[in-house]
Amino acid sequence: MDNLQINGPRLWDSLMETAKFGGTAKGGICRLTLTDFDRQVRDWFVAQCEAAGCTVTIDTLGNILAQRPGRDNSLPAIAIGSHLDTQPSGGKFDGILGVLGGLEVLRTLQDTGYETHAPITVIDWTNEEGSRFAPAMLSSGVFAGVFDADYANSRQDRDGKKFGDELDRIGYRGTVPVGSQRLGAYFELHIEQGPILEDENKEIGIVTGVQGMRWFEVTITGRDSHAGTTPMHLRRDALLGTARMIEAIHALALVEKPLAVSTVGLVEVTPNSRNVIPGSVFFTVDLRHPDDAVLARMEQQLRDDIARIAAASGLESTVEQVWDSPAVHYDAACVGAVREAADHFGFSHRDIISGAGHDAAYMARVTPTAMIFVPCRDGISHNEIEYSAPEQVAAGTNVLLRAVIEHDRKEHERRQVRAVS
Ligand code: HGY
Ligand code: MN
Ligand code: MN
Repeated sequence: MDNLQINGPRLWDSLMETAKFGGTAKGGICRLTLTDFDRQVRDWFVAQCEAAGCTVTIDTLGNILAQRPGRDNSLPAIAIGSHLDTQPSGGKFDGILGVLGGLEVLRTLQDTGYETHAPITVIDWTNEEGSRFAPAMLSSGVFAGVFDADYANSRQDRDGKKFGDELDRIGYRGTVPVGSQRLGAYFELHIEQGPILEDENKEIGIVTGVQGMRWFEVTITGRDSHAGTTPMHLRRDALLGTARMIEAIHALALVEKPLAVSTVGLVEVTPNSRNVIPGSVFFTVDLRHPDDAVLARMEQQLRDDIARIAAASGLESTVEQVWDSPAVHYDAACVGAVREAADHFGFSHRDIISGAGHDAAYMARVTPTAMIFVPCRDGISHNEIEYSAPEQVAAGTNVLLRAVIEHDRKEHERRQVRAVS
């Protein structure tokens, strides 16, 4: 069984079939976490895993864990995971490729009768994106002990709906305590979501870590007043102040170029009326850098710039940090398994640090972890035109399959050596 391979057309069919759950007219997906579309894709995934001979459990945060037994089920499972939720204007591959790639591994093991030593568990993590309920990677974070379950359940979306209530509403609050499963390793397949692999014509990214990232929520307060009767020098325009802050937030990343990035992605203006000078603005800030010390410097600059601009504009400001995910380095043995798998198939590859956050970033805190990237066209993601070709997603899934079974085989050999020594 040295040349086990996945069924590429079956994987592609599943990717295209599940794209209908929240599919958009432009060919993307809007499947926000804990919506009815999320429930529909979850129901589909559970049924497919059971059809592939797995036992499916749901934990108390709605994480779905589908386990295929191995020869020795007392061993901690080797996990494969990612997420089924998407951005509001998401694509067909972000997250779901990692979950369906895991399902394809399970199906291939079932088809061929290949028996691993340890059980294999494929996981769908609730609310990886953090778009509806901040922060991102919320449920893998609880599994890894970063957040507690009460904090997760209390998180509210911008309409005031609570994570816990929405989880109950779609019927996916399970009984297995989140984080109770011991895992022996964790592998995640994902599109790169950036341009590097495509620019360098590399088929596989050997992901060695994830950059640090911090999220902030900012409220700027001025004074609502009449657009026609308020002289320019008497205005306390929260949106004008915000515009100057957004410019400064962009500039602070350029100071730390080439690796720093900063983004203001969500802005809410109140009262948002064309003839009222805005008295209040809520906006979000996303800062990232591979070096935590630089990220801390960027945060300080952010706070200084907002305070300076608010004071100069007669505005009040509050800045709340809502997420801090430090830079992550993946496990050398697991990264080695990915590299060996890419070499086994003769795929061109390069080491890469992930610019995007992933559940694997938190899993690395509790079990040896690595990731596999495949290119996406023009490096575009978090966009309805996101695309990876059938041969690209098949290559990544073959590397996932090989890395998992080789890691399982080597761990078995290590246990045997330990047993006789
Ligand atoms: O924000 C991220 O990097 C991920 O897509 N949730
Ligand atoms: Mn993702
Ligand atoms: Mn994403």
